[in-house]
Amino acid sequence: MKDWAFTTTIEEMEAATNSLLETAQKVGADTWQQRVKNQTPHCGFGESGTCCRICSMGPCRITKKAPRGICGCDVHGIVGRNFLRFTAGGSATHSDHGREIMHTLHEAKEGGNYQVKDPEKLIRIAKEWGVETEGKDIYDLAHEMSEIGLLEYGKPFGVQRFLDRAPAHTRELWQKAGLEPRAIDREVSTAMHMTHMGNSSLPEALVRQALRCGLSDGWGGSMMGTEFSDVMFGTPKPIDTEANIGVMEKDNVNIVVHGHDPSLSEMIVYYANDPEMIAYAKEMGAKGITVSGVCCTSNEVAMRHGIPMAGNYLNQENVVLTGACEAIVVDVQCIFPALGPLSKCFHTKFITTSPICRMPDSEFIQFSPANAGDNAKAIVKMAIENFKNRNPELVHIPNMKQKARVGYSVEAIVKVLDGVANSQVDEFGTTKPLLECVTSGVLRGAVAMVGCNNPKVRHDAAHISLMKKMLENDIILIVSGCSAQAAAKAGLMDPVQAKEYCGAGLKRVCELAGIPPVLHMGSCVDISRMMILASELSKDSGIPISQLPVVGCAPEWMSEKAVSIGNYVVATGIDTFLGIDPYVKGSSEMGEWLTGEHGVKDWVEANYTVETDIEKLGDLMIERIEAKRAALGI
Ligand code: BF8
Ligand code: SF4
Repeated sequence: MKDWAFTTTIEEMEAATNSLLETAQKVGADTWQQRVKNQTPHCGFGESGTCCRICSMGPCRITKKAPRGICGCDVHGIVGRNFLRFTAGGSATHSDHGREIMHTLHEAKEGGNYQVKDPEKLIRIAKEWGVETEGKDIYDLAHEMSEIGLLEYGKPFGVQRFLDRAPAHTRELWQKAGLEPRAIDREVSTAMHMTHMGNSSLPEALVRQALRCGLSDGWGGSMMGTEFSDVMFGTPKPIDTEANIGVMEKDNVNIVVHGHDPSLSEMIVYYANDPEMIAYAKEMGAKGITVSGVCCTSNEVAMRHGIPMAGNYLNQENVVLTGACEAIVVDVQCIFPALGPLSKCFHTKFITTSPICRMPDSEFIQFSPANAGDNAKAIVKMAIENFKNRNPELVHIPNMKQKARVGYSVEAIVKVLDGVANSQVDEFGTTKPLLECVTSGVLRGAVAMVGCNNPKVRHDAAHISLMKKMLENDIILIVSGCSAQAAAKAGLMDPVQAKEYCGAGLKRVCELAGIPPVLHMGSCVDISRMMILASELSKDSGIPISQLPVVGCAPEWMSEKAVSIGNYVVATGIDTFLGIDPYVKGSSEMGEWLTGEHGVKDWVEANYTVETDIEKLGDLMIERIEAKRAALGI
């Protein structure tokens, strides 16, 4: 057994949260911990996916006595339709984020609020898309690319452009199974159409569309969100930062950014660093300004600017409960409506900024590319002026933080691993060094650990215990979203300490490359980066993605987005392990389609495993990785 002494344990994090819950009690604030109790037990029909309310003859609930809905739909059709609708919700959400990024790119201009920070990447993608780049002004090219990208959402013919990045074998599988996503919006619309009353109730058809709709997210909307965020804000490179609630600073004005779209947080970060604003904060009695983050917006600005991460999804109330949060500024997705009433118990300003995410008890300051600079400045100013309204008796920031090295885009991973495994200089720019580590057995494989928190699982416990288990077994982790933040908070991204927890092989790779054993690849839209990495590994090795010793895992997932992700990860050929059931346990046929040997596996050579016992889930992942190694004879 390894000595995990340097990590922050779940018990320590819980003790910190409990101390904040005492403040909650003092001010009479409601918290998710209480609301979970109020909502338990959950409805059994909802949990098993066997309730249908897609027409007003229902709701219909399937039981032994009532095996069909009023229209005659059986349980498999009901569960299948619910699964597809869940996917469509997630795919629409990620993809609309990508669309916003494309619109922002359209407004980018020299000296403007938004600029092209990575012109090489823009030119690289333009060439991929067959767009003439020679002699073109970079902003003209950006606008042209934005228009072409936006057409991917609604073009009447053809499939997604980025599919060309997949290995030939994967493309063939997709083509054969009818999974190639057409226009992004069309796949969401088709999903909604198919699940309208009186349309599909055949699990095979519903599952097929769920995969295609997921692929339109991962290889369409999300991939555009990621790639063009890099174009505008810079492609992430390794950078040092800190994580956990202790990154908030008692004597500073604390601004917390929360949500997903980096367009907002980039501007807030910019103005919080403005000397004029810092001087103003000092005038108002603070020592300075600290911006920290929650959820994926936090991942975005951590990866590009080293902005510290205050916490993940189930920490969002904690930042307000410190009594030291002058403003929590949110854009879209994963934002608790609870932040409205909660902020009212403190001096905290709860600021919403997107017409997509309007909430009671918030101040709405609408962001657009044209006004972003002025609005960000106004928000920072508002936070500064709010500093004096703190109630000092309520201020308590648990002293808990860890160092983290983040920023591992595919470009960065390829670069840092280049010196490892004695690779030749001419191999620069390929994944061959990483492959050599895997084939030689120095690394046994890789797990892409992603996804949320969910109160059905002890907060962060599944993420962290599974990660520790993988590290001990020489399995490298690539992580994103709230899983990444769980790792950072625990100390598993500390480039100095974390390698001590690894098996000998992984430890050596970390030492040679100067990396932590858990690589932060970004936010949830950045899971598209993982798809590119898997594709490159497959192309460089000639091994189909499904045969690589790589698996995906979302042990604490909760959102519709996560199901959309799961579908495109599986459809890309990566076996995916879930710690929470996606509301399908009510249908044996749906279970067979998603997790069986002859369901989606026949189409894409990969499937799901659902196991709520986290210890077992970890064993199953290791078994799968070892089985893939054995099949390859490595
Ligand atoms: O997109 S991991 S709780 S923050 S949904 Fe949300 Fe889940 Fe966190 Fe980011 Ni992803
Ligand atoms: Fe009931 Fe069928 Fe209507 Fe669903 S679509 S609510 S199963 S009648």
